[in-house]
Amino acid sequence: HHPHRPSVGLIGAPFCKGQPRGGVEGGPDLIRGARLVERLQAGGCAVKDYGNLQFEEFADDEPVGVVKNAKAVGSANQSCRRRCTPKEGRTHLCDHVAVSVLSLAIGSIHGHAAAVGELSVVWVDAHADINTPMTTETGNLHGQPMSFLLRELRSKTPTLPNFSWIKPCVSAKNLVYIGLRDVDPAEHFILKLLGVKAFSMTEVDQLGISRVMEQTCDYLCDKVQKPIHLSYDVDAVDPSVTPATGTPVIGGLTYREGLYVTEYLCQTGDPVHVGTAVDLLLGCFGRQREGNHAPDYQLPLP
Ligand code: 5AB
Ligand code: MN
Ligand code: MN
Ligand code: MN
Repeated sequence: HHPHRPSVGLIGAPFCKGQPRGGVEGGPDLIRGARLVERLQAGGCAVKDYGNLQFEEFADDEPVGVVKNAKAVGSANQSCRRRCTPKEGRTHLCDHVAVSVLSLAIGSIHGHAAAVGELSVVWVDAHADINTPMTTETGNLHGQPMSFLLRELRSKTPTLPNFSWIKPCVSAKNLVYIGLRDVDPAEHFILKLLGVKAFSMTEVDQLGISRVMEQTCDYLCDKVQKPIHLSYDVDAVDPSVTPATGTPVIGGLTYREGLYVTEYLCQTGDPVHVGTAVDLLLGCFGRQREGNHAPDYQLPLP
C-alpha cells in the first residue's frame, strides 16, 4: 500500500513526429476521455492536470542523414523537460508525475533527473529504443531516445538541431529493460557493450514476471535507493491486448503481466514517473487488482 496519499500531475504531450504515423497525438485527450483524472481521484490520489504541451512547428525540418524531424522532436522534448523541471523558487510539480508521452522520453527523463538528481530507469518496451542517429535504419527518433540519455554513449551521438540542450543524465548500470523482443543488431551490440540489464521476453518466460520484478528492484537498489522513472511503451504488452500501437510485435506481456509491473513498482513506494495508458497508470498510482479502500473507510451500519 502507498505510504502516503500520492499526488499525480498530468502533462499531455500530443506529439507524433518521433515516428511516421499520425494518431498518436490524440493519445492524451483519449486518456483523459477514459476518465483517468476521476478514476485516480476515486483511488485516493490528489491529481493536478497541467493540460497539454504546445509545440512549435518547423517548416525547414530537413532530414539529418536519415534522421527525420530532428528540430521538431528536439524542441518538443525541450518543452517537455521544462514542464517536468521545478521552476525557480517552486517545489517540484508533485511527487509523482504522470506524463502521457509517446516519443518524449528524452524530455521527461531529463526533467525528472533535473528535479531529483540521480535516477533509475525501468524501460518496459518490445524495443530497446537505443539506436544512435548513426545506427538507426528507419531514421525515426522514437527508436533512439536512450542513446541521447546514457552517459556512456555521449561520444557516439552527434548533436542534432535542437538537441544541444540535452545532457546525458542516466548511467547504464541504472537502466533495466523488460519485455524486449525486437532489438536491432546495433542495439543488441550496445546493450552487450555497456552490460545493460535486460529481461527480454525469454527471461519473462523463464523466471515469471514476479521474479523479473524482484530482480529488477534488487539490481537497481543495490547500493543507494534512487527514484525510479518508469517508461512504459504500451507495445510491451501483447498486440492482442494493445492493438492500437504503431509498432506491434507479437509475443508480448499478457495484460496481467503488464499490470503486475506497475503494481509492483507502486509498492516499492518510490516516486515513479511514467508515460503510458490508463489501466497501467492506475496501477502505478495504487490501484490493486485485489481491491482498494480508503484508510478511514467504515462499514455502513444497518
Ligand atoms: B518504439 C526500430 N528499432 O529504430 C527503429 O515503438 C523500432 O517507440 C523502434 O519502441 C520502435 O526504428 C520505437 C526498428
Ligand atoms: Mn516499442
Ligand atoms: Mn514508439
Ligand atoms: Mn518505445
